[in-house]
Amino acid sequence: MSLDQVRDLARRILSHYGLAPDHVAAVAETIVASERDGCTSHGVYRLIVCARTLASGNVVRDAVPEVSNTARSMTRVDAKGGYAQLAFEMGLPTLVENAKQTGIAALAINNCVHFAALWPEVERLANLGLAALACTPSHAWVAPAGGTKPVFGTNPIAFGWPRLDGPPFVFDFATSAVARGEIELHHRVGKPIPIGWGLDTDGRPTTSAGDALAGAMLAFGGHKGSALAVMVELLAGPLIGDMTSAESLAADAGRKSSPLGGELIVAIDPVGFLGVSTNHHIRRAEALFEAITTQGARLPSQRRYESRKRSVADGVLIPRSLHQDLVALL
Ligand code: NDP
Ligand code: PYC
Repeated sequence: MSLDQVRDLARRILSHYGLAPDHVAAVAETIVASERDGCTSHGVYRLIVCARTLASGNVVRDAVPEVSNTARSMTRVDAKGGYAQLAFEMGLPTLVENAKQTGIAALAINNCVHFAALWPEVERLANLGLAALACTPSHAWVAPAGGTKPVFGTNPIAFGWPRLDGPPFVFDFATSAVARGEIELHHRVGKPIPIGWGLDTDGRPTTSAGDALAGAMLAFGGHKGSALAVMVELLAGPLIGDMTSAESLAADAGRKSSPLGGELIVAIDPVGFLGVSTNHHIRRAEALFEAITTQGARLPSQRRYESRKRSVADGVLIPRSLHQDLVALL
């Protein structure tokens, strides 16, 4: 499919489920961007999850997000029960202005429905010359290191850094061994998962995607990923007055909808942070990237940028069975 065809399909499905036009535009763009960049766990497959979530009544389809400045350099967007994407769009200008004025600023999105990859947000900020950090809890699907019962979400952390020439340095990953969406994609096609991604309901390591979805997912890097997942729970949960992943799952009440709650985004101006007006620091950062790439290692996002180029030129390949399931939503 061409990217225009993907966008058209996404918009038609979201509209069909009653989502208001401004939300349709914002949500469809992140889905198209993920499919375009080869991030298939958050590409068009997500339209199936959106349809289920919209049909469940868990999303306020015409929510009008409300932006307020809660303290110097601290902005809050109350998403009013709608998807996070439009709330981010509406909070972005104030976040950027605050970061450029004071060196560092934060944006808390509250009361939103969240299903998306976070890299589109930190990449936007890095393209505006800012370093950026974003994180959000999800549903309690992941067991703590040493345990077997789900406590925290897949809790992604994304980071962006502006480069002097070329696209920003960006990484974005779940603090679980892999995003839940990736296990769901394995489950769809009956493909086994590697040991280390999940436990079955008896707490035993499993290669069955279905058993891991029913049991518990595992954190990446043992106790390290587990601790980072707790950090995300705290920063994008209680700190901003919003839900933990356990609270989000309880609020979902078995509807299998996308997570509810908040997201924290921090933007830092690498030029203004120390009160000096020079991009000297950015220049020095380039040596770090060079030390990685000159030995043949790749930077996070390099694959994504290459996929983007290919998709813009040639379009994307969607598995036929997935395409059929998407068309059946209409
Ligand atoms: P991965 O484990 O695939 O990790 C992705 C990140 O690691 C990317 O930045 C990727 O860059 C980079 N990377 C992968 N391989 C390499 C390598 N060999 N060298 C250098 N960098 C590498 O992703 P996850 O499954 O953990 O997460 C996928 C998505 O799911 C994320 O976008 C995340 O935001 C989203 N998510 C959203 C949630 C939500 O609640 N909203 C919850 C959980 C996840 P590249 O892209 O270039 O390959
Ligand atoms: O893939 O883990 C995931 C996920 C959770 C919410 C959105 N994506």
